[in-house]
Amino acid sequence: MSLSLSLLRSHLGAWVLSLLILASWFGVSGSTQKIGRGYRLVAIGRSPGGEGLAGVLQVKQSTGKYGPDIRQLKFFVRHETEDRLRVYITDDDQERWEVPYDLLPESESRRRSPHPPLKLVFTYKADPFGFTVKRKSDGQILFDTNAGAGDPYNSLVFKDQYLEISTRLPGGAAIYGLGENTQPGGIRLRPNDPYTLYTTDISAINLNMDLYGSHPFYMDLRNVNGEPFAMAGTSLTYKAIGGVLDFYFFSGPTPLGVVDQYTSLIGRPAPMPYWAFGFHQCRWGYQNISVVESVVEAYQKARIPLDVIWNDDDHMDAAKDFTLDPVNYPRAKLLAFLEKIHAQGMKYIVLIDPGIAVNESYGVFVRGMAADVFIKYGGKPYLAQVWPGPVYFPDFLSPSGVSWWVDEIDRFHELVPVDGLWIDMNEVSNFCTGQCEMPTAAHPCPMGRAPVQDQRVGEPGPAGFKTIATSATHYGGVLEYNAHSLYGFSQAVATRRALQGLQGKRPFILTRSTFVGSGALAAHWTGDNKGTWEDLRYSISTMLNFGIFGMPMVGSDICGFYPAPTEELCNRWIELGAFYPFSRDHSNLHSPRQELYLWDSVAASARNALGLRYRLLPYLYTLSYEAHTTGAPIARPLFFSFPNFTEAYGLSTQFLLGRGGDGRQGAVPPGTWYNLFDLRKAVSAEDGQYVTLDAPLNEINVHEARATPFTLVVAFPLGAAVGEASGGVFVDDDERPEMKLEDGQSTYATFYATLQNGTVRVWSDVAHGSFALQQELIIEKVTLVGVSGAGRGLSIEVDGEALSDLAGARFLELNPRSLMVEIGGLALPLGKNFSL
Ligand code: MIG
Repeated sequence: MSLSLSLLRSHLGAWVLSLLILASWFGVSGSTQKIGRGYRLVAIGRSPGGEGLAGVLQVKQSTGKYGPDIRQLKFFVRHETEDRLRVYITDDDQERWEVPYDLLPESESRRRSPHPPLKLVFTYKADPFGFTVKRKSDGQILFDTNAGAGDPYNSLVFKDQYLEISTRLPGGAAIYGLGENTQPGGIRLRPNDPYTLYTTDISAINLNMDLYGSHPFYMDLRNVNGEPFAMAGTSLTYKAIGGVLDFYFFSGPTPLGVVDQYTSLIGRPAPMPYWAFGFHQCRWGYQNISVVESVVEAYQKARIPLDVIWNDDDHMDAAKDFTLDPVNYPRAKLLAFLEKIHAQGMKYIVLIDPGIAVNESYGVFVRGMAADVFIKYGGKPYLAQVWPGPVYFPDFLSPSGVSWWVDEIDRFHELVPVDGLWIDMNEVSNFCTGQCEMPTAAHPCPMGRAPVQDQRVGEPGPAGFKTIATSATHYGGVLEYNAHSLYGFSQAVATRRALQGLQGKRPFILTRSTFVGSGALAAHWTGDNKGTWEDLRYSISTMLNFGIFGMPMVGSDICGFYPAPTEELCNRWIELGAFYPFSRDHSNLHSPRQELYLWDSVAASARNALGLRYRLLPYLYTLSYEAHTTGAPIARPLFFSFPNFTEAYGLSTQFLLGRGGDGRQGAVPPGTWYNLFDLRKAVSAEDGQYVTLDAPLNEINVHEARATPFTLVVAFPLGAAVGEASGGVFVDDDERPEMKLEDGQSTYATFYATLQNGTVRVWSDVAHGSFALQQELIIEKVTLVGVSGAGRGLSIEVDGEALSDLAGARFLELNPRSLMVEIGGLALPLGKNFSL
């Protein structure tokens, strides 16, 4: 079994496509429209630094469509690490705009020179020029731009405003990624669907449309049972409206390997404070501070856990960032409220929008003008329209823009000690198109001059629709046309810098617009969804995609943003949403209230599901440590753990938290799956199968995270004679900026268990135990499930010394051959090795 598994694993192909900034269209299709006639290689050799290849290409024949072809191109190919290959192609003559890499966090591997053995091989054909990237270990061709037999041209097209390249895919390719997109068909990309990437404020209820974020990254999963070498005429075509071609290929071979390699380039997922894994309540339309107070009280009264309470823009004075409404959110009252909830360990977050009101009596605006921080149009600040009316947009690519923003957040924090910030509307969203007009008496709120249809799906269309005009300019003369999709990302960079400076705490930022690398800065929610069963389902695909994009702290508005969920839907949504990495109930101004305590049945489901979430918090937090150190998603598609279970390749209604499971009716991957609500309920499958599980509403006690001791659950396959299990827990002072293993600051305990000859052995191996000892963290209970029912002796040692005072153990029968053993009343220090 383990042999065949590793064989299958070695056949998993996976790679990533390019970091590219501009609008891009991807399509998986059987045929490609020919725009250009390809290039021929005219020179190639070792690159000047000697670390790779460099070459020159000439266009074979220029065509007129979308402008003339660029005559001569240069390219380089470089092994950047053992498992990463970069292929870069640009104009030989003229500098072209490209991603400002200094915005990405200094990555661990960026400057590391590769050591053999290199895992990827680059080969090329001279005329027409085409290349392949092959994985050495198994000969899989991961990328192939050469034309198929009988096709006179290959796909490389390079014009000023149109770039295109295709790769052939194996028949039945399973590829994932390319977002942000609401994918009704689930996580697996579908032939002939366009995947347009251009950050846009259209709500997530729009299917197969380009949404708030841009992630030109995909993962390719192959299984030997497929036809890995048969190119069945399917291709993936990549089209861009500018920039350069800059591809990074990652060798995998496992999905976890790919996200590890990808996030080592783009930045590891940001460390999240422990409290961020608690439950969050938000709403647009908490009209005054008393309403907010009453929500917190009602949660407490209903015994539903709540760690974070949010304000949308309601606290603001006339929708102006960094201000307080003097009537509805008077500062003294707000501060008193914050003091009270902070004393209970709760947190408070508010929204900010990028648009700064054009208003001479507004300090934020006045200081911004003085520091010259706004995006320009014809030499003057670019005028747009958002909630406050006329606004200018700060340029976060400008150094003075960043320092002004940092200073404004500093000032705001003096005014209101918020615990995190929510950056919305940063695609960036504009209520008008083109250059807006100043309001006049006749037109108090002009809505733009150039109404255009949004026709971006699948083909180049108007790119300035309800955002900044593409001809506006950023710092250094950079065109909005080029930098468009970076807006929310650059705002998150600046916002993180600001929060990092505050009180030396780990920042929490929630951002709507994202780009490659945003996961190293912020969390994400999936935007404006609808309270429907479909949207409940779609939320799983988007969440799983963001895990693959290196942004694992993600969730959807629980119970839907609008219009009004039914009671049944809200029940089911909290039962799902309690297991989103980021778990928040949020609703629209125009919808009725939907806090979880408003329906008795929803409150019961919330106590139940969130109760389990809170018991799992140490596990979720440990997963976030894994994410931060290896890029591993917190919520994962099943194929991450079961790559040979091909049934699960498209599965988008179930997911795993780490290696563990969550599901209702669905596929059971091979093995025993214990119900976490009641460990006595388990399902087993030899080869993987579909089953129907009961989904009643259980009652479960709500536990405060960390206030209660740990329970260690060790699960073996039901009825097995031999078994192995392992797991771990990471604990630290969860608000310090760094999240790493360090003496006195954090502890990692790994747990191992074996079952053999009727004997179960469980032991821990503790790294940097002093922190856990200092904090007096205790394992109070060890639960063994799936053990055989023979002898019933028990002995426990801590650091080699026998524990004499053993609490009684409970032996519960699971089935004639299996027991559950609960050993309670323990006080095993988490910071010390024990063996049982
Ligand atoms: O134009 O701040 O997606 O979560 O409640 C709407 C109000 C602006 C959009 C966000 C939504 C938020 C809302 N915002």
